[in-house]
Amino acid sequence: MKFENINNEVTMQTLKLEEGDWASLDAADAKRMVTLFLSARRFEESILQLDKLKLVHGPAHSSIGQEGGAAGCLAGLPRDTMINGTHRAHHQCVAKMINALYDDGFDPSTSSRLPEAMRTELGHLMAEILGLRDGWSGGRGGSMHLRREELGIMGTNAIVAGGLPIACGHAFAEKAKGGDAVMVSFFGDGALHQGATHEAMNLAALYELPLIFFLENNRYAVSMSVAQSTREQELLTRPQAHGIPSIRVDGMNPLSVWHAANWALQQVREQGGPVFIQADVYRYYHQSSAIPGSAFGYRTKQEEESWRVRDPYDLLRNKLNEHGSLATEQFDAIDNAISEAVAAAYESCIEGKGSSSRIRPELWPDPETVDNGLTGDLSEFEGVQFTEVEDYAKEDLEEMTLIEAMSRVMGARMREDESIYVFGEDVANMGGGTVGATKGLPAEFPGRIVNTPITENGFCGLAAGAAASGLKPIVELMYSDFFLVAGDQLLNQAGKMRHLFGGTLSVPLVLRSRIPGHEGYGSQHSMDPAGVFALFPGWRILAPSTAFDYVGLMNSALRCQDPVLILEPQELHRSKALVPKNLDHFIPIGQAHKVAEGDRLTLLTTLTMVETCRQVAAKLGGGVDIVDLRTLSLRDIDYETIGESIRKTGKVAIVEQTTRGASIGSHIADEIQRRFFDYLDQPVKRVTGGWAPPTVSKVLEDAALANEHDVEAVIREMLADSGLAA
Ligand SMILES: Cc1ncc(C[n+]2csc(CCOP(=O)(O)OP(=O)(O)O)c2C)c(N)n1
Repeated sequence: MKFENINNEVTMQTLKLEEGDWASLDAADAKRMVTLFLSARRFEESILQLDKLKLVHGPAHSSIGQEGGAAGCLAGLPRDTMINGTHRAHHQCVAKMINALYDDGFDPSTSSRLPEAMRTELGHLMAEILGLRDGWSGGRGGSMHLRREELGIMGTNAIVAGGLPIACGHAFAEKAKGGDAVMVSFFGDGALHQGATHEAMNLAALYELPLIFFLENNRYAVSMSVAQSTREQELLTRPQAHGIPSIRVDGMNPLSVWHAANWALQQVREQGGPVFIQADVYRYYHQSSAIPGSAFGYRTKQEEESWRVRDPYDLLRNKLNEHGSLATEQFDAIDNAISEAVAAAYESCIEGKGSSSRIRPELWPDPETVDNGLTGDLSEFEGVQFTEVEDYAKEDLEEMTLIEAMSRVMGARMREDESIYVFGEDVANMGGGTVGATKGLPAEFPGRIVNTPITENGFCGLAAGAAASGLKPIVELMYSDFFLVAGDQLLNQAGKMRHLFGGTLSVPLVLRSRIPGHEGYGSQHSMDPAGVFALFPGWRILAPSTAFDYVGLMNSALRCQDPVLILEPQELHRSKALVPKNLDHFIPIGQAHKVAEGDRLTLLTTLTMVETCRQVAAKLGGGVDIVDLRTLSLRDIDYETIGESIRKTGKVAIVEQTTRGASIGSHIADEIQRRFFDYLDQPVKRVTGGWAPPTVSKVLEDAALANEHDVEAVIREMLADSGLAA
């Protein structure tokens, strides 16, 4: 026996600048780089000043000390480059903004005033960080959530590593649309250990995305050093493990990073696929304060000093002068123009001086707007005709199963709309995924039915980013409970992005989620996710109970500009219904459907329980008003139809198959008693499963989910409570 080493051939390199490289930088590039760096530095100093005056509400993570990395990188990349980042992103956003607005002929060393567009954007960025009306997102995002798509700033993220899967989505969309812009995702050394980072690296490499992973290694995550966070301190082993070539560079030297960015761009363009840059930098202050980290004891003053002497300011000022690309007077002239613009931005937000400084009161957003833009206004449905099965002639209908309806409606829409992509585990294999929901689609739409590795958080984030960048992704979650693995990307990101970024984007993502029901998949596969998604008002939740409903609701989901969860009960896969042959009909979001008329009592129900209610009611002599809710997002529940029924019957039960904890019935009951109290003869009743998740054992699974006996019992109880016989 012998052991042989396994070598990984993926390159990991260090970029070492040589003295001659300074001379090869031309004056125009030098001015651009200096302008980006100084803008970031002066802007950050101004924010620090505001922070000291306690005028920044919440944290402002200072980047002072580490601006050279982002400035060097972005100065070396095309103006249409897209970026995102994390909580510490002011410097990246300023550098990106200045680069995007920096015309080729612009000479900052001879103009004492920065161009108006730069001045305006600096003011609006400052306003955003202060939470003000004129900010990029109307003050909704603040320091950690910065977005200005027009400048290539796609949205920074307060969840450490949360932006990396989303960056994959922006890059995926760019590639899908045939564009040649690259995406840069900035993150810190702490983020390197997150699963989302690894999922994103794997996805970017697998799909060969035009994405630069840019690690700003400032050596600390709050107070945790790299050594305290990982045994393998060669950080470039991470991209190497995912097949991504990487380079380490001195981030205190913007010219080194400029060269690294040139290398990265060339790699992305010529080799295809992502690259990774590690820039070694240092933040001079603690996490989000104006106090040095040494004051908290996790590093020494000597260490801080050893980095401060390498500050990019002196380095650039001296070296560029020495090598003749930018005289110190020119450097200082640029600095003056930038300082004046930053001071003007400051003045535009603040009145008073010193300790009496305050935010100009007229700049605060109107508190009345707090709930605006949680979702879109559904204006995309203007002119759309909504139909029910009764509206069709018999010859225009055909019978199909729900599972057949799924692949057929997706196929019909994909034929018309090239921006629709389907993502999910196994979706492009076996002719149509694990249950046949994508049957026939992989062959017809090669490249648009995209197999994903088992990285729910990663591919849901990718889909969210792709949706924000103009694609219409449909994500298949193999089993409903897997949404919990993707909780951050679905609930914290996709569901909040529109509101958080002040309505500057839509996330038209469709999430298909299979609920296994009585299939023996047990506690960790079987939850109905509606109850959790309902807590996040950015999501629309659609609940089809027939193949007709599925097609109509899927068509609406694909037209809708909001993220939509569409529930797919596996028990209904084989159920048949009449569906229009052209598969073109729409069902309105926010409208319930009366499936049986009666005046004895009202059942509000959904999914598999619609048919159960119908059968039980018929068995007990009918007279039951049965309402299929169809839309379950709490702000969309159709209280008009519900109220109409309650006014007639005076008795209502909400019937769901799911477990007690996952039920949305309590929310609906609460709303009913406040809206229709005077019309109720008795308390609102609820049918749900038990508290336990459905366990694998068949009898325990049956006991965990509500069934026809529960429906019968509640009907009898309601009638008895009102002194009526069943
Ligand atoms: C998922 C998540 N966990 C924890 C935090 C709290 N937090 C904010 S910044 C930070 C440190 C991040 O370190 P690093 O990624 O190295 O970036 P740096 O702050 O150094 O720029 C932590 C723990 C968070 N925002 N998100």
